[in-house]
Amino acid sequence: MKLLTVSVLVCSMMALAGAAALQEAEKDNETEAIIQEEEHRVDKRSTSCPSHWTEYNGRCFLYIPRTLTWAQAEKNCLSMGANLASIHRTREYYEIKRIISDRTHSSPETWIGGSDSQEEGVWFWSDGTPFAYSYWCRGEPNKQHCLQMNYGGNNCWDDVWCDAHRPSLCAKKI
Ligand SMILES: [Ca+2]
Repeated sequence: MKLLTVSVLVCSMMALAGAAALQEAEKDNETEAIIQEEEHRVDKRSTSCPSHWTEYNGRCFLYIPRTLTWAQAEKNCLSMGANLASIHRTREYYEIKRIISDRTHSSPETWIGGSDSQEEGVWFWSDGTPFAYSYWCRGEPNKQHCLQMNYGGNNCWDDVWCDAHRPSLCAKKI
């Protein structure tokens, strides 16, 4: 009788241990699946732009051919979670010019995100990044308030009245 009790006890303990181990294994599998899903999501976020956008150096760019005022162009970018593009170095400017010429097979004057409409001569990028680099054409800026690129023979920067209508370039972080 004693022996029977002991073996029943041992058996139930083994069964319990088995169930616990199974539960642990299932939990591990679930955790693994969640981790893989997270990694997949991170990968996706860090490597791709929406379709029709061009990736360069951690940002996605989209050329908008429809001509708009500077404010309408910024608003249009905002509606897609972007701003008019800011530019921070010469290499980046050349890449951005290439993105536009790939799309248009030309170098149209195009809005980017610089303006000094709050105070003459104090330039800001609409995405809040520091306005530390510029590529002004000779004689520019000359007291107008919104920044167009691809101006003149050198495809440099010019300030122009903000209610002019231009194509535009939106940018957003990946
Ligand atoms: Ca000007």
